[in-house]
Amino acid sequence: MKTVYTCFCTSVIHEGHLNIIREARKYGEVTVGVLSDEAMVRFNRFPSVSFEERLRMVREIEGVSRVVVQEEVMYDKMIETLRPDYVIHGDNWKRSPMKAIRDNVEKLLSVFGGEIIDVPYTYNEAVRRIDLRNKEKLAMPELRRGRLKKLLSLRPVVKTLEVHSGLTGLIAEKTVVEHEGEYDQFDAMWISSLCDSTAKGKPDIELVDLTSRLRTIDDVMEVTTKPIIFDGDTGGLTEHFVYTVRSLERMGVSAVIIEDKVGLKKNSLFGVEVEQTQDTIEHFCEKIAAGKRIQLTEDFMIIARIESLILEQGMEDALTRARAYVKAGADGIMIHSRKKQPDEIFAFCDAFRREDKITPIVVVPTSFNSVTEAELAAHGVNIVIYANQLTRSAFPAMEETARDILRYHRAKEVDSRLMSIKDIIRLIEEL
Ligand code: SPV
Ligand code: MG
Repeated sequence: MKTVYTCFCTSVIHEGHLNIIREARKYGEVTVGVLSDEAMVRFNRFPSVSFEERLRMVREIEGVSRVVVQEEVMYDKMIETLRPDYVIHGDNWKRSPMKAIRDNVEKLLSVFGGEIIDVPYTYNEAVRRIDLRNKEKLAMPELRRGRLKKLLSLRPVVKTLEVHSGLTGLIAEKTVVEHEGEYDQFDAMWISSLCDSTAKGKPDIELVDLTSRLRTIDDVMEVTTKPIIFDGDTGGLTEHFVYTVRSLERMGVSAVIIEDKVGLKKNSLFGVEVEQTQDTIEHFCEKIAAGKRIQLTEDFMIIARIESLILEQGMEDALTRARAYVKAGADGIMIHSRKKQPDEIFAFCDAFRREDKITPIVVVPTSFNSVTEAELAAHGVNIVIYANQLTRSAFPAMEETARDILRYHRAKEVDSRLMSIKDIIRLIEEL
């Protein structure tokens, strides 16, 4: 009997999946691969049910002879091991970015004469509703909040993109690329004080009040499912910070990062060009501990941001603070630098990791932007935040468009570089 292989990367089984199995049965004995959690995340499909549950669901489908685990998005290992006569899939994989998977499968099968079967993709109102419902579940505060901690165990580096609106949130949510046979997407979102303030035309000096910052989070949350890391600036007064922690936790935010500065906070990238005062270790530790005491779930993280390198206080000061902040209860350390090269970040991470193998390290490679995620991970970094690139790319594009409309007294000249209205509409799904 001939053999047929298909891979399921889903948290719900619907008509479309059953149709694939029915079709597959016509060709031979059916083996289904269930994509591992790690690969699901990489493929931008964070599972809404456990891996065991996903295995069980597939085992129960009539007509499935065997269920195996597929550890990677690409089928190489599965096809080399199983050597199926056929690989069957919905024909939606003929389009980018999934086309790369299909091309790869085609190449792998050609080695021994296997064939691809493309089944017309089932897309009807019922299937759309099931997919949407499943996605919406991921957005619920209880499910979203704990996802950052889960990602820290599933991903070598949690890639985080700055967002400050529903639209930028959608970009972080939906952008998936295939590059050199690997899939990639962003894991989490950063609500930057700099970009949230900039979007409102205000300076980054803790001027935009908490109500407004929470409103930004809500806009993002309404249309996304990925976990959120909030830039809490200095956290303000300890007596106020505890309320911030409560609000963020209740909303389903996964982490707040607070920096060890007091007084009029200025953006760190100014460094010592402006007057900025670092908090005392004792006082900042009290703030961290107060936040930890008030939080209600195990999921929420308070990450302490060390400004010693920014304020040129030296590596020893940074490390002393890191030790103290972890002891006070910090769930992670963010170390910041405005040097062009990553050397001082590497030095900090190496020294910190010699003493502490567990506490997550967060970095924001804005100035030292030549460093790769893999290099940072090799020095023990767990979360990389791209803190302002979306804002900085949008602003010049908008300014150029405004200039050209003024220059030509019409919009024709700018049109070719604009996203089509159709694409904008497609980006935004209706319930
Ligand atoms: C932000 O994005 O607001 C930050 C990171 O705090 S930085 O601008 O690099 O200080
Ligand atoms: Mg900030």
